[in-house]
Amino acid sequence: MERRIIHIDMDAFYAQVEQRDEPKYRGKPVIVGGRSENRGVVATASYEARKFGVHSAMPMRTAYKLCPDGVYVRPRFDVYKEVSAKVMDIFLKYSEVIEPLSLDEAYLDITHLVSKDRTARSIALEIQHEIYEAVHLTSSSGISYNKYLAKIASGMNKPKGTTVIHHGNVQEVLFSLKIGDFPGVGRVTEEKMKSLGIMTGKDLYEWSEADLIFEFKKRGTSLYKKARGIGTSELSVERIRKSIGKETTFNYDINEDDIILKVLEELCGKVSMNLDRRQLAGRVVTVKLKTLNFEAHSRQMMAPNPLFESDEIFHYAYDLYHKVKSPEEPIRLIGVTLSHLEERTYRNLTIYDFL
Ligand code: TTP
Ligand code: MG
Repeated sequence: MERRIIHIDMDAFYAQVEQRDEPKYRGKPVIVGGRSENRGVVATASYEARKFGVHSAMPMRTAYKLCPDGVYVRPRFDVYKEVSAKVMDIFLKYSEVIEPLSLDEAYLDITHLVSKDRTARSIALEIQHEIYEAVHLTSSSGISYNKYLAKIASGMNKPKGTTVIHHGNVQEVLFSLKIGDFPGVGRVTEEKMKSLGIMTGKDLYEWSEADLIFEFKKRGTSLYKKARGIGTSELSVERIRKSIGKETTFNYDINEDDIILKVLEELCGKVSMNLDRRQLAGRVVTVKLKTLNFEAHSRQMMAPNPLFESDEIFHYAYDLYHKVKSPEEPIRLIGVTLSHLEERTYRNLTIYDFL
């Protein structure tokens, strides 16, 4: 039987919480961000700040340039976590099958609730209303018959949106979607797609499965399906992720340590941000690389304390890279993963006091 999946995502989450708790921030461009040792990035920006071009993961100094009169605030993770727990409690009233993706978003399977008199859309509206009543924050929802379409839908009418993708409009929606907006198409894949002339879902649709496999290897089939609205509706209800990793595939073979290390440092920053969003820390760092002939090599080490700061992770990744990389052999891919994850304790949370 076809499933009904709702994806709910809070609007400008950290920034909206700050505006909720500080009336003088309301209506103003609010930028929430931090500094980890020597560099800081934007965690999120209010919709007012986004008009200036400020967005998540942008260096703070770029944000300052774009929006010098913005209100800059440090994240208060303890508050966001508390809000998140309340929101998740509301989800649990509707369904036991929930897959949280981060503090502010989750998938819910609500198939069992849908009837002739109660549409999936009306259930989504009820949930959004209940969230607002409980924590005074707005959210957006997407409803569809699989996960990735629900996620696309929730982003279509932000903020305060409720959007349904059904069999009647799915192809139209996917055709007009920018290629970078497909879930699972990261920056590197997006660049490669564009270099092949694939700018939109329509362009992707026109590629054969065989050609996509030729260009994108194992991911070809999934891209082919994504262009056609086919995806899984099975929620993964695992409570805590076992590892968090990021990797980059280069478009060419590369052997320059300084360039590779710069990419590795960026990947550490992304892993760190991902850990922040889930309020996790990890003790084992793994660096993996693949050589030209797709041979994989990896090395890992365990840190004495749980890590989550970008610079700390890079400190280990740097050593591991030099252990695993052979100087004369160029590589095609580099990745870094943190495993042995645990929830952050209050003790290591206090480091945010110094942000
Ligand atoms: P998102 O849901 O991606 O963004 P958002 O809720 O701020 O805005 P939108 O209305 O577009 O959904 O992320 C949720 C929170 O996670 C966000 O408020 C801050 C944090 N976050 C980071 O710390 N770094 C990041 O790169 C991203 C994308 C989010
Ligand atoms: Mg959000």
